[in-house]
Amino acid sequence: MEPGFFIEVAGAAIEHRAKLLAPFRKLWNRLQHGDVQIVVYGSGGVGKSTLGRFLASPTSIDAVSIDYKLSDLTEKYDAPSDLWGKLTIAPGQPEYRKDSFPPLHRKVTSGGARGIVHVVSYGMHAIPGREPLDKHTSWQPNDTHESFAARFAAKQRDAELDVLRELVSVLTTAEGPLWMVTVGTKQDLWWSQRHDVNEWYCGKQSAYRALVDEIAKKHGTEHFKHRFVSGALVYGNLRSPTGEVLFPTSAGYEQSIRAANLARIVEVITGLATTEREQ
Ligand SMILES: Nc1nc2c(ncn2[C@@H]2O[C@H](COP(=O)(O)OP(=O)(O)OP(=O)(O)O)[C@@H](O)[C@H]2O)c(=O)[nH]1
Ligand SMILES: [Mg+2]
Repeated sequence: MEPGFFIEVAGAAIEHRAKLLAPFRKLWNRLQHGDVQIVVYGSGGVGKSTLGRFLASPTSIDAVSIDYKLSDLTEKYDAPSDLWGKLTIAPGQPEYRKDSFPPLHRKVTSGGARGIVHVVSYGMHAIPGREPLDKHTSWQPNDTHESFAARFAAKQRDAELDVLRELVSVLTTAEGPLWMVTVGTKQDLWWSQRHDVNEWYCGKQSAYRALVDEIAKKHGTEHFKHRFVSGALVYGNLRSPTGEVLFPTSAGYEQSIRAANLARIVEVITGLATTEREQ
C-alpha cells in the first residue's frame, strides 16, 4: 500500500524550508546529465506552471507571484544548468489542450518520456479571464461566492478525472516501464478538508485511484510505478478574476507542514527519475 496524499507532521520542528531542501539538492545533482524527460499534464489553473518553477528552483518558489496567468503554449523547464532532466508542460485550459496534449501523448507512446506528472488541486482551479463570477457558466441565480465555489470545485474534480481518463488511454498504449506522480497542489487551501481529499484521490472507493489501477494492471507494478504527493507550492487565498476570495487558506496550516510536503514532492520525483536513469 503506497503512502497517502500528504504528510501530517503536526509539531515537527522544521523551521526553514531551505534547510530541509538542502539534502535534496544533492539528489537533483545526481541526475546531472539531464536525460530524463518528464511530461506534465493537468486541467487549467491547477498549478502546473507553478510546479515547473518550483522544481526548477525549489528554494526560490516564494518569489513567484501568486497571480494566475494561463499558459497558451507548451512550456519547457530545464532545471538549473547542471541538474537532472527536462519537464515539458502542456497548457491545461480546454481550448489549448487539443493542440498541446497530442504531442505529449506521442512523446509518451514513442518511449520519449517515461515520467508522467498529473497535477490536481481537489477542483480548486484558478479561473482565467476578467469576467465577474455571475457571468461564469457555473454561476446560478441566488449563488453566493461560497455556493459557487463549492459547485465549481466539484465540477473541476470531474474535469481532473477526465484528464486522467485521457492519460489512462495513453499510458495503457505506451510501452513500459513508466512512472507517474500525482501532484496535488494547493494544500494550503484544502488542508482543513484533507481527509476528504485523501479519500477522493487514494481511498478504497476512489474513482481516481481506480483509474490509476487500470494503468498498473496493464503494465504490472514492476513496470508502472505511481506515487501520490501534495503540497502548497505558493501560499495565499485563491481569488476570482475580479478579486473575491473563492478558496481561502486553511486555518492551522503550518509552515513546517508545508516544508515537509514540498520536500517530499522533490524527493519522490527525483527518486523515480533517478531509478529510471539507473535502469
Ligand atoms: N494557494 C495556492 N495557490 C496555488 C498553488 N499552486 C498554484 N497556485 C495558484 O494557482 C493559479 C494557477 O497556477 P498555474 O501554475 O498558472 O496553473 P496551470 O496549471 O499552469 O494553468 P494553465 O496554464 O492554465 O494550464 C496561480 O494563481 C497559482 O499561483 C498552491 O499550492 N497554493
Ligand atoms: Mg500554466
